Amino acid sequence: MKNIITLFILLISSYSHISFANEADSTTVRFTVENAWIAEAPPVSKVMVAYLTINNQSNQAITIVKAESDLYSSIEFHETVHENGLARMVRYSELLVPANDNLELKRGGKHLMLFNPTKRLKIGDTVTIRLTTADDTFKIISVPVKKVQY
Ligand SMILES: [Cu+2]
Repeated sequence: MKNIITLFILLISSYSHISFANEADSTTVRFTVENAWIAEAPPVSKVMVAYLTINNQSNQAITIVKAESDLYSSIEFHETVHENGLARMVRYSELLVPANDNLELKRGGKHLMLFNPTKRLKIGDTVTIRLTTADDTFKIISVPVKKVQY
């Protein structure tokens, strides 16, 4: 009986929160990520922004359909567009990375919009983000918080 209770507690604790830290990328993942960083934001900020370059090393386009982190309530795919001298953000449901090509998320363009940080994130902190593709592979990346260089 004692063993059963212990097992039960172990099961509960392993499902009680999402944590990607000990998870490995799925083996069939067809892309790599470089130059990933999160722009430091003021402590009161409810949103932060991440930039990265996704390299598709395969002969087929890759669609990123989801980005998640246990340090944010949600992550959206955005692009800053300029129209009539005004900047606004467009939201996408997915990101397309062409075959044998890169998708660059960079300042003034496409980015990950990170909502409601669950703790104060300072320069040097690292955020784990999980990217999931339409064919259900995923990659887990470590993204450092950095100071914005103007
Ligand atoms: Cu945005």
